[in-house]
Amino acid sequence: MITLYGFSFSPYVRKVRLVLAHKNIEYSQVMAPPSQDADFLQKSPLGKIPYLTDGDFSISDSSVIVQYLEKKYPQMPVLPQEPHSFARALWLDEYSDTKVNEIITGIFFERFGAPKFLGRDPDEAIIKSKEMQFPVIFNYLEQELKGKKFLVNECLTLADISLTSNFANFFGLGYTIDDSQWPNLARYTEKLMKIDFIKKIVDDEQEEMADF
Ligand SMILES: N[C@@H](CCC(=O)N[C@@H](CS)C(=O)NCC(=O)O)C(=O)O
Repeated sequence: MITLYGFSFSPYVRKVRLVLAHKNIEYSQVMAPPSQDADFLQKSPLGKIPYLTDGDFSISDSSVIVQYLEKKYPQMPVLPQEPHSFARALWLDEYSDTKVNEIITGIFFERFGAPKFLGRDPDEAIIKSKEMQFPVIFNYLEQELKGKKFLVNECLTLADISLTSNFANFFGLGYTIDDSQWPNLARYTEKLMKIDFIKKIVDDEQEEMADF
């Protein structure tokens, strides 16, 4: 039986949940925060979420977990076989985990995490400086999406799932994408957020996290 550890608002945890849902894999979730406790570090040596257990086996890092799931549960693949497409899917996953995450989830953390975990008000200067970087990621993604339905090939891959996971926080914060400047990105993100299994995970989170 699979158990996923980590609270749902983390884009990395959400990424794994989206892949589990897409592949229709049963699992349970423990709403664990990151920790430096010895027990936690045994399963997740960097003290980060998510980590996942599958019977006696445990593994951390969202991208590594997804690749494990892809090997063990090959139905509904999220990584293409063809080498260039495979590499592109991994690259765009990396771009989401780093640049996109640093900007969008950085703001999300200031708004929600700082008051909850650090006991301080959001730092509006940090938020403003991150908002000013939206065009950097929007321009790149707009160009990557030119003439395409999804980021890699014509079907959903880890690239789209990782990006959606961050954009769920972007839309959750009340931001929108100006479709006169970034028409491809605006259309693409709107369509992704309406895909049934994605919408369900994002909607369910509100309830799951209500008492967190
Ligand atoms: N590369 C890791 C990043 C995971 C990560 O940074 N998780 C955050 C929560 S969103 C965390 O646990 N932060 C605690 C820390 O950095 O100590 C992954 O893809 O799983």
